[in-house]
Formats: sequence, C-alpha cells, structure tokens
Amino acid sequence: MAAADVTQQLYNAEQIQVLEGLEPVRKRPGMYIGTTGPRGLHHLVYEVVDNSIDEALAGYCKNVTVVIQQDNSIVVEDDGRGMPVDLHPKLKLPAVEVIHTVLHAGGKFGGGGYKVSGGLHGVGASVVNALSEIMVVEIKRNGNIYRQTYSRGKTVTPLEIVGESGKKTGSRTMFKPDAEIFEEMDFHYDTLEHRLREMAFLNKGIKITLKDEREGQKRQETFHYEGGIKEFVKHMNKNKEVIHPDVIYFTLEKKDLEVEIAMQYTDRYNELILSYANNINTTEGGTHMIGLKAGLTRVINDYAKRNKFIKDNEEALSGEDVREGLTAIVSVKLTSPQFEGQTKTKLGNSEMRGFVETTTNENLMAFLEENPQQARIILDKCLRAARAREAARKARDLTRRKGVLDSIALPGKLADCSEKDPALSEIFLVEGDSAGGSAKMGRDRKRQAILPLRGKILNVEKARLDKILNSEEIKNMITAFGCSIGEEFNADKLRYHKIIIMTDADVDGAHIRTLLLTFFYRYMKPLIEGGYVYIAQPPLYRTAKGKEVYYTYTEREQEKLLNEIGRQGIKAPQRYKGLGEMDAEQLWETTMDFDKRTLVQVTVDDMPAADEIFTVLMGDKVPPRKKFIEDNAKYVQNLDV
Ligand code: 0RA
Repeated sequence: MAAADVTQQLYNAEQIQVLEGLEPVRKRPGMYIGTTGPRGLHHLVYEVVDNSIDEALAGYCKNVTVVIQQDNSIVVEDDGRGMPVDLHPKLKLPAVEVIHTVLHAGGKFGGGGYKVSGGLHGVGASVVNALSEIMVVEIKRNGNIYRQTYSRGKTVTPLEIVGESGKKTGSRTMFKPDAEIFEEMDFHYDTLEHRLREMAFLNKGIKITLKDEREGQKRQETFHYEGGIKEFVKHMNKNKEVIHPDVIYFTLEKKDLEVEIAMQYTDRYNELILSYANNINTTEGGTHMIGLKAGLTRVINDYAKRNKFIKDNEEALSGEDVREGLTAIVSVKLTSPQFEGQTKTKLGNSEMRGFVETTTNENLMAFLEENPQQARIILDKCLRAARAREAARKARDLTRRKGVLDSIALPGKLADCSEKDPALSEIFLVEGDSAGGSAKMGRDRKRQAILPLRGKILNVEKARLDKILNSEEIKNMITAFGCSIGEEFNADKLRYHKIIIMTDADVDGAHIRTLLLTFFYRYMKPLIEGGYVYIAQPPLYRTAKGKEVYYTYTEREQEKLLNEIGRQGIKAPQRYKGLGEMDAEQLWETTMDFDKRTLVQVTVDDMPAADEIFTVLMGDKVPPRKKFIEDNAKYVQNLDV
C-alpha cells in the first residue's frame, strides 16, 4: 500500500474530537486570537497557513500560496492530500465540516494526528470561520473537487462535489474577515511577508508564495529556501560585517526530537539568538535556548584550552564573551511542546536541553576542528570580548562605587517623584533642558519624575559597554531606573513602571527617540518586552478661538477642527516647533495629564525585524540605510539618521 493510502486510513474522521460550538469565539474573540486589531486580523491568515504547513511537515505538500484579493479577502491554497471529507461516525458530518464548525476539532487535539504541529494558539480553522463573513473551502481529493461554504461559524451549504480533480489533490480556503468583529480590515503585505518568509526559512524546501492582487499594490514573491535557517542567518546578517565566511549549520533528528542550528559571528557587540519550537518564535527562550548557550560556552572553552588560546591557569571565557557579535538560530520540533512563561513563549520540555546541548557540543567542535582558520577568527573575537568585558567590569566597578548601577545616589538632574511604589510611578525622559524645566513645573510631583536629556545620546550600536558606561546621559538613565543593564538587568528593581519618552515632533526628536529605543532594545530588552516603555504624544497645534483653546495631535484632526469651528477669527494656526514652546501648564494639560493624554506603548512583535531596523538605522553600512529610508519614507518622514 502506498504511504498516502496508509495515512488516509490512519487519520480519518474518527480521530477528530468534538468539543464545543463557535458562539464563544464571536462573543469573546480576544480569547482566541489575542486582539481584534490588526494583529488578530493577520493571525487569521497564519491559522489557515499553519494547517497547510503542518501538511507540508508531514511530507505531503510542497507549495503554499497566499493571495490578498481585490476585496481584501484571503485565499490560502496548498497541494497537500486535501482535507478529509469522510463522515464523522457520531456527528454524521463530513470531517472538513467538523474541522470548520466545531471548536477545537481536528487531529491536533485528538493526539495521533500530525507528529508536530505549529500555531501558537492552535485554534485552527473553526475560529477563522467564526470570525469571517464568508469562508469557502475547496478540496481536491479522490478525483473530485468538493466545496463547502460557511459564514460566521455556521455551515451555509452542504459539502458538494463541484467537479473533477483528476490526479490532483490539495486544499483551498477563501475567507473574508467579518467587519462586525475587526477594528481594521486592511491586510498589510509587509506583515504577511515577514511571517511567511520566516515560515519558509524554518521549513526548508517548502515554497510559499505571497501575492497581492489589490489595485495599485499588485506584487508577488516566493519564499523558498533549500538551506533553511542557514539562509535565515545569512539574511539576518546581510547588513552587517561577518567575520568568517561560513554559516555554521547542523541538525539532528532522534525519535520525536528534532533540532536545527545555524550561527555566524559578525563584528558587532550585541548577540542575536532566535529560538523556535514548532515554528513558534519562543521569545522567552527555554530549554532549547539554554542547551545551545551551554553547548556553545563549553565547546569554545574546550577548544580554546586545547589549542592554547587560553592557558590552564587563565579564566574561562564567559557566556557573554562567546556570544558577542553572534547571530544564531535554534529551531526545534517536538511532539508535545510545553509552552510556559507569561506569554506562553518559553519552551519547558526538559528533555530538549540535553538534546540540544549534546548536538551542539559534537557538531560545533567538529566544525572548529575542520576549519582551523575560521576557528581562529572566532576565538580571537571571543578573547577580545573577554578583554573588553574585563575593562567594562573595571569601569562598572568604578561607576558602581559611585553608585550608578545600584542607584545609591540618584542623578542631580533627576526630579524624582515622591511615590515609592513603582507600579504607580512614571519617569519622563525629556528632550532639552527648557522642556525639562516646564515638565518639572507642570508635573504631578507625587507620581511623575522628570529626567531631562541634553542633546543626542550616545549611539550604542557603535560602542562597547565600557564606553557606553562612560556616557553621562546613559548613566543617568541607568541610575534613575534602578534596574541595571545587560545580564544584570533586574526588572524587580525598576523604579518606574512607565518610562515615557517625550521628544519634539521633529527630525531631531525622532533621532533622539530612536537612539533611546536602540539603547533599551540592546541593553534593557525586558523593559520593552515588559511593556514599560511609552512614547508621549505632544500636540502638533494649539488653536485659539475666542476664549476656547483647542489642541490637535495630527494634521487630520486639525483639518477636522477647522471645519467644525470655522476658520474665521483664527490666525493661521500655529504649529508647535518643539516642547520648549509650551509652558508648564500647557505641557501638563496636553501631554502629561493622566486623564487626558495619549501614550503609545512600544512593543516588538518581530525580533528579527526589530534587529534589522536598528542595525540598518544605527549601524554603519550606508547603502542599506538609504534604501530603508527610501522604502519607508512614507512612514518615517521625519526620521533623520
Ligand atoms: C488528511 C488527513 C488530515 C489532514 C489532512 C489530510 C489535511 C489537512 C489540511 C489543512 C490544510 N491543508 C490540509 N491538507 C491536508 C488529518 C490529520 C490531522 O489533523 O491529524
């Protein structure tokens, strides 16, 4: 019997567990897809794509196509076996109908279906149906083309045979998200592109095509990487200087565990290690990450000792030393992943740690031994990092003696708040001494602290820790926050749960904001991940008519205001040039008042993308920076770098 036939028998409708209907999904969509904003909207696409990727991982499918259609509906098509259509023994419904109309139906939940399965929430096709105005599924299987239509979680037409498929098999899903549910209906090509490219890197050999058919935005790209995550590392390093030619790559599969690792050193000072479990970006790390780090530190030290890069009596290289400038990816696949942590993105399976560590030990050592020239370059880099770390330690000891890292003495420029509970306290990082002065006068002294920043802060992308710790502005921030940096970062010691960047709405302001975010991203990443960082939104215009004063925050709002109150009796409205033009009361009223202000929380959805942006904007290769700015001119008009 052919393999496909066997599987068809193994995975039939009987395995599909029936749990519950779809009403709860429409009542509380957030529970199932996180948000009803743009993120949740795009999540629908990933849910459908994940099913095709699962089919590809099982070895039955090579091509997946995603189309954004004219009317902003989505089509996902694959050339797998075609979704099962046989009747569910108890429900007497075709399996495909159960999959689309019953919550948590599908082999995934019955066990014994696919070996590995992605999807962070794993909510599947039924949730997409529940949140779609219309959904049409077409299946090529058994020589037939089947079709069924659903809407808002309910079946609209029975499963029908609508044609012949010959020998072809596959599944095609069209859905249009429900405008009653989602706040915004527009799919972003770039967002889908990022995730689909990532999927193609993580599942080598699979061909994923993304096509935009919308008027004025027509384009198409195919992501297909025979080299898998090896090419992912090349992609992440494309705007950096790599220090040795080969991406180190190895993989091992053993029973139900699978690991794939790729790494390459750059001339940078920061490390970028991404970890995935079943295609899910485990941003909180976990056992696979620990295994990789342990293996790396072990191997580099063993090799260094054996080849006399370090003497027996010398101190071993630390984990930080051997990771300086490293770009690496560890991707594991396993049958029953345990996701832990606050955002359920930390892999908990303990068997994975030893598995990854051993694989790293053996393969990385083999690479170093077979490539002595590259090994020397890598070892030199690690040794330089160790020496710099020693220098930084001295600098840190000095600064610590002065109390900078443990906030014994708060900076003189800081106007602290009197509140002691960090959850109720916030700190404004204010551009310039004059705005700083207004902010100090206008603030709520109990809960708001002000730290004025003078001019541009140091670009941490181009400096090592010892130099960074010599920067006055940076020292002030570290002291004021109280949470230290790098490996020593400790969120429990954070003195304010809101860190609010308040800069002018101009080119310089945007630059300072980017410099600050770069610093936080590279040295205090948990601040961003924890959602502690915000951007204040000062008004663009102040408009006075009679006794009334209006503040507006965007050009559009200003237009609307002028249409409403009329243009008579108003001088050509004054646009604020900077925060400094506002007096204390105005600054409070428009930007700092808890009840009236708007704060934008800084989040990083996509770590590789964020790394790329900071590398390009703050690094030293000019052509990619120019290209980035040209490509994104619409969005970052006022970003000068
Ligand atoms: C046969 C059996 C099973 C799934 C599929 C085919 C299949 C599902 C999808 C979803 C999108 N494209 C697809 N292609 C094939 C059941 C396996 C299980 O759920 O455990």
